[in-house]
Amino acid sequence: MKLKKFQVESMPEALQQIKSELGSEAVILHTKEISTGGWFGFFAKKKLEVTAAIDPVKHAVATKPLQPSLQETKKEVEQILTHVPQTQSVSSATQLEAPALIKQIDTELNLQGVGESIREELKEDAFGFWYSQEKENRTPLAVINFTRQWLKRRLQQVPIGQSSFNKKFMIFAGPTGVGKTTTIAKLAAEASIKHGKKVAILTTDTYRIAAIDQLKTYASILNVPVEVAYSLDDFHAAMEQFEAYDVVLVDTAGRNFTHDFYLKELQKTIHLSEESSLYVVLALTAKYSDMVAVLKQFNQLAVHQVIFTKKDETNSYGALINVCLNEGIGIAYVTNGQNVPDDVIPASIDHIVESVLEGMTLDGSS
Ligand SMILES: Nc1nc2c(ncn2[C@@H]2O[C@H](COP(=O)(O)OP(=O)(O)OP(=O)(O)O)[C@@H](O)[C@H]2O)c(=O)[nH]1
Ligand SMILES: [Mg+2]
Repeated sequence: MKLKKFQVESMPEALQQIKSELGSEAVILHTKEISTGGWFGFFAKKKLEVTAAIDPVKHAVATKPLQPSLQETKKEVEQILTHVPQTQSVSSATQLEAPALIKQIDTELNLQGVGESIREELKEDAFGFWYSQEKENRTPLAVINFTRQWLKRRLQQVPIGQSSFNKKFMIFAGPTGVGKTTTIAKLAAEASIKHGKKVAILTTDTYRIAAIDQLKTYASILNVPVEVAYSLDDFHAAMEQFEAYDVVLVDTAGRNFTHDFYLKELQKTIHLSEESSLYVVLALTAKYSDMVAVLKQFNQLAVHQVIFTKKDETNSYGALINVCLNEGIGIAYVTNGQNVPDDVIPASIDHIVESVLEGMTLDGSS
């Protein structure tokens, strides 16, 4: 029996090295996570140590060449990752369970609309995780929990969570009909009732006649003042008028923000300052590519966070994760219905991850 240890970054890398050094008949005996390098224990890097073996007698009669071409190795690694058990080499029955399960989780996340690059990274790490576990710990539940923790850890990169209402002007902008005005009404109630703030509402949406009436109706129920700004001068006047208020929620007209023109138009009607935070409101029912197009335009301005609406109208929540991890923008609130003021949830990492994993049909109990 010829034994060899490999220190690698990931399991696919190990499989590639084992294949090229020991050949296709090699078997993996042991995998563990190790720390390498570093300085008195600091800055050490986590690696995988994979022990593989080959029986030289069996090996000698193997029909496959010892050194498969790069093309061949790549194909095999890809097949293992995508759960097509091409050969029994470099894999015992247990080792093939991992790709199947990881592929299943990947399929579920894909159905949720979680982006490909995120899923690819997760898949590779999940693979490494699987092989770093003792055999008895390699269960579906362990992989699901790994997925859950992996997503939660990643989401810590961006600010997720409700406003503390410490910026005076909260400006809400976004595509038509996503629920900006309704969300403002919900948050006006939240700021005044839950946080005890003195709240006012300002709208620059003068395009739709009904828009002002809609806001005035909400405002009168909540007993907060409303002002209409037809121009930037009006906006400045309202800023003075609301000097004594803690929070001013600013509504804007829904526009096709995939066009630069409308963003320029928006900038002519609102005043962004140190005292303000800009929220882009997006509906979870929209196509993700369209959301990205809108957010790309808004890159020109300092977007504080996104607010996602209409969670109740869809079953796929991948955009919640994609916006955070791919666009690098956090989420403040998620709304889940038309009822004012109840249907709004402060965003949280737990809520996002559980929403995405909730629908998974994997049996995590075994
Ligand atoms: N199902 C559901 N409907 C919502 C939600 N939020 C808002 N709506 C509905 O979406 C519709 C449009 O809401 P508005 O608040 O007027 O949307 P808007 O973004 O202000 O629209 P414009 O100002 O025209 O761009 C209304 O019928 C709302 O009741 C939500 O979370 N879930
Ligand atoms: Mg509106």
